[in-house]
Amino acid sequence: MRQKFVTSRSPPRVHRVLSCVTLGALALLAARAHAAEPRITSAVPTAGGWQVAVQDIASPAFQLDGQAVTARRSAGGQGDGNTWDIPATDAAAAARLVIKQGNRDILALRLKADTPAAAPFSDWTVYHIMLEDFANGDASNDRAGLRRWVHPNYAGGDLQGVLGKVDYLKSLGVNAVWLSPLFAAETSHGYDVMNYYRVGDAVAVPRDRDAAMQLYHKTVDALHAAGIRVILDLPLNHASGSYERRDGDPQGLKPKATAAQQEAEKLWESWNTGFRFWNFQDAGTREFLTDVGRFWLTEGKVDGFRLDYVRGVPHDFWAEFYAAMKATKPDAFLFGEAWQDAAAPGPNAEDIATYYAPVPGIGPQFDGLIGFPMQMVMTEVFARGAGSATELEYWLQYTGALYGAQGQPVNFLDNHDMSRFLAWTGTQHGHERLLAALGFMAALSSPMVVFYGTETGINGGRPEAGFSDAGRIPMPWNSLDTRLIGRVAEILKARAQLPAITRGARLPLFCDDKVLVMRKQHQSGDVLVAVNLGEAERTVQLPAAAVGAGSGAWESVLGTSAPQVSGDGSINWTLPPLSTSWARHQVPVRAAAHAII
Ligand SMILES: [Ca+2]
Ligand SMILES: [Ca+2]
Repeated sequence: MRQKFVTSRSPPRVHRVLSCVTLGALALLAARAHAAEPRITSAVPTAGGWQVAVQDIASPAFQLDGQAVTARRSAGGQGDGNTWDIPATDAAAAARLVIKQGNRDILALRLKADTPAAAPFSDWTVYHIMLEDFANGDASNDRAGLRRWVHPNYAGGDLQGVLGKVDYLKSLGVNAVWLSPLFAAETSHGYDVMNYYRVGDAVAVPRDRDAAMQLYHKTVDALHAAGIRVILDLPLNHASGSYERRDGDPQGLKPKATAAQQEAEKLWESWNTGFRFWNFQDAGTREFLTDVGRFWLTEGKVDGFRLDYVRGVPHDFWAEFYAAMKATKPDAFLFGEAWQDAAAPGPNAEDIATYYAPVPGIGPQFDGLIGFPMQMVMTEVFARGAGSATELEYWLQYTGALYGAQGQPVNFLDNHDMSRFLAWTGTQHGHERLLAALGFMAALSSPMVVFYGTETGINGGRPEAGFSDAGRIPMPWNSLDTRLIGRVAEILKARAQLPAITRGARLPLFCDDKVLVMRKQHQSGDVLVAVNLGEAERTVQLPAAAVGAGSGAWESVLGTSAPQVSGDGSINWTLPPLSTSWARHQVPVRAAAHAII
């Protein structure tokens, strides 16, 4: 199958030499060794169902939408013969293909486009703002109330600064922002909340609670008017040891604290953070924290929460909190951070899966979890140039199976707790690697996050594996890289315009060490997405049945070349080095008229 797809060259699978390994990269390397990479190499709809090619799985057992199906070896199969015809009386209705080994789901693909109702957040493109670093709109509040840790790079950023950049955010093509904790706090990062019901002095108006709240509302209203949703970063595991018990507990629920319990919490305590850890055995504390969520969804008019350090909080609380928030605001987006910074993608993925699982008797815990495993793999493959494109395909399928039918990752390349993507690329082709990664990530039917400053090339210096706050750097408003910003905006805006990209089925077409091609299938018109990790141009050939578009041309959406259609309907597509390209099928006018999105 693989030979059939590539004409220009078919390199032998070379042993990957792991050179220039920093000590800090060991966790990532451990992950590499773990990846066996069995995978579905292509999935093509046929008249009677699906033709699916697999690799490195001796006897695959298939399920469609939870039902076992009997697959037959495909007569037309190539290569190792591991191509299967999967019958489906109504192929268009089948939503999810799973490959099982024993009792375990090992790989999964979504074969059907999602409706906005089924996947309401998959088109969210979130800009992650670290308030202290993003924009200083008011020098008079700088450092107000910050009596504990202030980051050496503290730039005085605040809500007035965000308000002044609404047009910038809109021009970048994002449709949501995630604001770092904006509550009263004594550190510049704000994760030590002193009062969940008060906006912090250093990010708003010092010592004037009402004026601070007015500025908050003005900022939220301006973002909403620009079509940008607002997500608050909400730490519920812990708060400041100097929490304002009376004023910060307007309901009189008397929240109780405990000593640090998890290893991570004990580490933070050793840093003298002064955190208190909420006691989830206490009913009043649980009701208090739930009330905090309700307050910000209603009075605060926010569109969702990024829930901090979910690993420190019991699953049953998350399920109760989820139910309470959905009862308050059904379309709120609730996504969590479950991360073990010293662990490889595999253990992280298994842990994350426990937060996708509904709690028996209560219900779901989250709409999504931040996609740390894919972030690690993308860093390895795109930034470090050390992995193979097949790892991207494997990890998408593997986590798709592990997270279950409802599991929707919130994808990202880097954040405030780790080295930036561009710290890992070295000095060669960093921007090309970044844009290739963004183009790939943006093409997945999932919400995604861009960390502030990524678009202007903030790199944050030397990379470190695991936790690092070195990427928290002031946004360089006086020296923006307008060329890079334009290219990032091009990706984000193209994503916003193409339902195939944000909601389409994802059908793998081809993958080898350097190249990955997938088809995003949607009734409004398919999009082909191709990644070339190589430093040389590559031409891929895709059979007519795989691209399935019938007549009509392909137009380039991202990148410099469009697929060329041959007489037999197959296409040749020349991919520039270190790039991700998107091409859109031009749906004939008559067909397009029937494509209701
Ligand atoms: Ca300020
Ligand atoms: Ca805890």
